[in-house]
Amino acid sequence: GQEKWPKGDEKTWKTAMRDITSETPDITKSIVHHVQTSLARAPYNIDDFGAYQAAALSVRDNLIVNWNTTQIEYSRKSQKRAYYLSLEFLMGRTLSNALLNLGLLDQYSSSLSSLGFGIEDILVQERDAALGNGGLGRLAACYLDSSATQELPVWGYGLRYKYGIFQQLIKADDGSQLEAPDPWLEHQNPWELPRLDVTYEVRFYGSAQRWGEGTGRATWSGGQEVLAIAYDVMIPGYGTRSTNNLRLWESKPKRGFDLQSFNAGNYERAVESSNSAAAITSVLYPNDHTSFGKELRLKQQYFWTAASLADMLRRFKNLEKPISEFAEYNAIQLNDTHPTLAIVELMRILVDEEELSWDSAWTIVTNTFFFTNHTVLPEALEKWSVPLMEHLLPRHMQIIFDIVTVEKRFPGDRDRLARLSLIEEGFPKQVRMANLAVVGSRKVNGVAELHSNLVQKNLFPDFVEFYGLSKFGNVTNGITPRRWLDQCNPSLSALITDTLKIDRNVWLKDLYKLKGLLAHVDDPQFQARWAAVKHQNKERLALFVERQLGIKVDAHALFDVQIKRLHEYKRQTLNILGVIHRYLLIKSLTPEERKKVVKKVVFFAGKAAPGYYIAKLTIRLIVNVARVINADPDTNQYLSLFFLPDYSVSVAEILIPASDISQHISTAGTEASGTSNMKFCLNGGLLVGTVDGANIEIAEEVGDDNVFFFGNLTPDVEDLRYRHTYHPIPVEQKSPALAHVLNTVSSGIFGSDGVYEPLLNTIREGDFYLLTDDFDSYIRALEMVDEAYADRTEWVKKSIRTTAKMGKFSSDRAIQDYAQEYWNIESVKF
Ligand code: KOT
Repeated sequence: GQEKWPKGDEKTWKTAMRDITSETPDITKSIVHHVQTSLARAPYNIDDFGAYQAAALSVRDNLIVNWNTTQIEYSRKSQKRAYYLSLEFLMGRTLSNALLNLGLLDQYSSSLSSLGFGIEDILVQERDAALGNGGLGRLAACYLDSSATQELPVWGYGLRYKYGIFQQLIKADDGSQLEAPDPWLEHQNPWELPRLDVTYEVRFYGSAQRWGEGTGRATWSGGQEVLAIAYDVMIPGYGTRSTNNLRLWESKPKRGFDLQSFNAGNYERAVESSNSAAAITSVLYPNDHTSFGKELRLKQQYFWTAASLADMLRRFKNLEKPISEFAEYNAIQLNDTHPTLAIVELMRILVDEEELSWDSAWTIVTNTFFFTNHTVLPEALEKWSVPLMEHLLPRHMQIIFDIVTVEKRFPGDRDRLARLSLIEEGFPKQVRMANLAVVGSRKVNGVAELHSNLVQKNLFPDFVEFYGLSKFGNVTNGITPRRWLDQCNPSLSALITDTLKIDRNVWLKDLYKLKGLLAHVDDPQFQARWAAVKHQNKERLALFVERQLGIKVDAHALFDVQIKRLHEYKRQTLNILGVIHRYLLIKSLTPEERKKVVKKVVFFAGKAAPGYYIAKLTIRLIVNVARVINADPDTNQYLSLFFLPDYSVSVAEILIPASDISQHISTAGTEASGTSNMKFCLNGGLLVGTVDGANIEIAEEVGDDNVFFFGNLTPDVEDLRYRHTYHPIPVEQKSPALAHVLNTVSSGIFGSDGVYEPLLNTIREGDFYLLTDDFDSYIRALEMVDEAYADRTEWVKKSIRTTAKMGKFSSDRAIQDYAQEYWNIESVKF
């Protein structure tokens, strides 16, 4: 039966079901089978969500087979493996990605269509897996995709949060952000395999008794034990059967938990301790770039690193190799300092349990770990209070003190030792996790050239002197072109394949092949097709906005996008003040003059940490400026503005292909890399940006003339800040244009009662992020965008050239760097 089977129409379905014959495609049968068995529903009683579930279960069957084969192969080959420890994996949706990677998209699409469903309607039924805050978590997800694609034996380890990043709501009355929980596991999750048999006990609190004079050994006992249960998420590679594993831990009370309290008749206390065990993996911390020092967060970190290491050790023991060879078989990448306790935990296992000497244990540890730093912002650098650590992890605190003692064996002046120190003096004393991560790792890297230099020069200069430069490196971030081009922009992918005349499988695995597009830059027909694809993606976004916000959007206008976490250093404030400047300018023109203005639609999206007052105020300003601007009949055909609520991976997949320009405008030296900048350029959008992070390397690749740079440079930032403090110049003098905008906001046209004064005062006083220094050159950059956009043919050429030169930014290249220069692992082919 190839005719459509309309959903909900029982009679048609019943006839159709009789039509299932040996001719019916296996995929169709498999979907129907899952409807009837796994979901226990009648096929004619299935809605889009049910069809999604059945299709997902059917795809999952394929993944499980590949996953099993891969894992058996890994065990059989006994090669060195790498582990990516990350507290965040921002996966987004899985079905479309799995179908692409398995090469089954067309087949499922036609099977679903024969069952009366459109694939597009089915794919959007899936909820995002949003176990991350932003760039750091999404990077981890791209790296898993690239590792599997290159058949590298890499596993991810993380936590199975019951609640992912909060859902963002915008309050109707005042435009401010509200947070709601994200119960993403409400419906069963077809992409994970519960491994109820893979469990480990993780201890907290208790006491540590030293023994074995001079060996550094101790016994840790008492306290509370919590159970870690494994959930495996299958990670298919693109165009290969290779399917890797992301193991996420869930916390659970131990069976017969706190029997003592039970027996003592203290039922309430026993239940309390079971609640506290379950609480460990209950929620993802929604703070980006801030370390709060909360006990529950430290519990998460230890719970996760202890379970992961126990799991690695068990796997290693199956190889029956001497423990001294641990580092020859295992490389562990630390995604920022969050998993730094793994260094201490491996020391504990090797010294206390394996009874190795301190020095041999330390040699193994410092050959196993690799540390990636993702930010130089001081507020993000993790510190844990010594009393808290002593209380929660008494044995680990001893080991950290012992590492300090050993480090002191090396000569050096006292001042430098203090700076090298893992312990910061003060009340209370604090453990500096970044310093511990540097000391305990084989190599330390930043995530873009500029950032890696700042890591060496500003963050760890004493360590560079101490260990030499060879311990420090750079791996510029990358993004997976599967999700961030083929999946989110199928029309562009098809046009590229058609133009390059090579198989999609080839260029999606070797992104440098895109430079073949350069040969067609001057072909007017190709230019027209390229422009048509961009326009189609803008229409798609316009439709999305209309459905979400009920406002029509002109897809012929220039689309200008800034989407990222709200943070002062990312300077969304600079952007919104620029929008107000443009609004006031258009407003001051005569109707005749206005006709010459480049029409523009500005999009913002992003979440603010729930406790970040200034970031939340910025959202409020954007939303209220949008309300005024969009309602102004004098200007709204020339300029409109949208804040799209609840930014997510899935929303990014609609916004990114639709941008003409995107903004990456952090204060120079503050954005370590950025990865959405790469995504926009890969999709033929141009950048407005500061000379910061990966913007610099993007410009190196695509050429300065294809990027709109502005603003002060990193080496000048320190001096400018000094002058703000000691020789302040009023905004009126520095930038009359900016002063006018600030005064307009103060005047109350976007909300009175001085609501925005605290935000405006961050600029008028101190201006740590240098908005007053960069505003005029920012406005000039936007004027240059207008001029360039006016010559549409030249613009399309820039767009093509940009995409063509993005080869370097594939996460396949980044993972190759890690695999070769750091982990020393090889592909497992089968
Ligand atoms: C820091 C602390 C907690 C949670 C997240 C962070 C964090 C995130 N630090 N840096 N990042 C971003 O990481 C991305 C991937 O490397 C970078 O592209 C981006 O510039 C960082 O801001």
